[in-house]
Amino acid sequence: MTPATSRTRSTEWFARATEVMPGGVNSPVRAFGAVGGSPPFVESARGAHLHTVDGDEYIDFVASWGALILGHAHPLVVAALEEVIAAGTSFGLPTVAEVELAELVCSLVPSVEVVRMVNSGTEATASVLRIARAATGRSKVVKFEGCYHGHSDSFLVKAGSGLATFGEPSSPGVPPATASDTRVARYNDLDSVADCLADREVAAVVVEPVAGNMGCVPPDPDFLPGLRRLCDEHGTLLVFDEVMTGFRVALGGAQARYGVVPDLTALGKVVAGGAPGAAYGGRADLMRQVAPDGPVYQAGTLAGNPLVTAAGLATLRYLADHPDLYDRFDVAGGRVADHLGAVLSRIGRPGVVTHVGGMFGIFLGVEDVRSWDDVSAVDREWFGRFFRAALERGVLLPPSAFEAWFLMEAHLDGTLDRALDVLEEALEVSAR
Ligand code: KE4
Repeated sequence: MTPATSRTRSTEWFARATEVMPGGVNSPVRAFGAVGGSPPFVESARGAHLHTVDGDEYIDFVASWGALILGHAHPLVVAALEEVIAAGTSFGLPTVAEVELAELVCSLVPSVEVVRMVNSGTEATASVLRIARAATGRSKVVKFEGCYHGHSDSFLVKAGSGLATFGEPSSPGVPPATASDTRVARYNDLDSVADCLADREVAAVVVEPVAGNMGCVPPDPDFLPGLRRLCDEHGTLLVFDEVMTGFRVALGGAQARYGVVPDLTALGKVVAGGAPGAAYGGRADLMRQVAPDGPVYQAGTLAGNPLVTAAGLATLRYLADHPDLYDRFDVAGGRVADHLGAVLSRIGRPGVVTHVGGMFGIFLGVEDVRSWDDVSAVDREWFGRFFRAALERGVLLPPSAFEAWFLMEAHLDGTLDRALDVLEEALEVSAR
């Protein structure tokens, strides 16, 4: 691995960016606020590697926050985009590819009988919440502390991802009346959910079936089945936010991996193959409530545009043709956990490495992670030192202790082994 440069050009561009953009970025976590220093500016990427304006190369575990499951600039995705881009990028009228992608999503995701494309995970989760409220006539929603479902008002209460990163789990600007409709339970704690549902005023429980926005926190074996049971007992709909886990932890997502079928599902990231798209779907009786079939309104100028359908189809078709990739991710995730776990033991410092399929995470300074209560105690300073030590050695981790890391197929060509050597050294030098 060639050591990184001083990132002079990136620093200059970041200074210009902060003049005209909030924090110099188009999404907060990219600003490196939690890990120090200024972010590298990417010039290009291919496979598992990013190339920066400073001439640095990094092995990338951000993977566009999970969207790029195959790797950057995958030849099939690039070819699909090149093919469609010359024919026009958006028409505002139906296209064949939208039908083909919808049919493929419905065939792959167990709970999805009818699906609608949207432009972001935020839109997907906001839309399924609106359906749930319309279908049940109830206004309350249950989310879990440390989970993140995008930036719509109802979900910016004790949220994960960037809010947890910057210590602002709830956002100003969300009206108290809106926030009061959101009840927050503890992940992996069914009793806290039962308490929230007792008055039968809750329209939906919205959950990341594998929490990925407080680091990677897997569900206890009884958690998801317990949510299904509690929702059925209380007339509440179960919503899986699979924006991150969809097509990542299994071809059919977490619902296929754990065998629990939600009523509605939000999808994102992988479904659009790295193009700006997402989707939501579920039971036909619920999805037929959506306009123009039904009265629940949701719309989008660029929803299902040719770039998204081309990249999404190329990616999902490849995954469907190569289901063995999920076994390879499970094996590789286990190797990461074993390798880094052994390093932590050897240096005699507490830490936990978790993994589910192609997503994983490290929690430094704690012994166990089952909920935000555990995760919030991680050693953030140590993570910052670890992150910087890895970056200086050519490995880019998600710049927050509260984000999952992501494998790409491109890591599996031996690149992961080189990255593990770097991460081992970074763990050792950062531990004090
Ligand atoms: P977007 O609106 O960012 O496309 O999706 C929101 C969202 C919804 N649900 C889950 C489970 C998610 O993980 C996300 C977005 N994930 C973050 C990373 N933790 C996106 C990165 C960012 O905010 O820049």
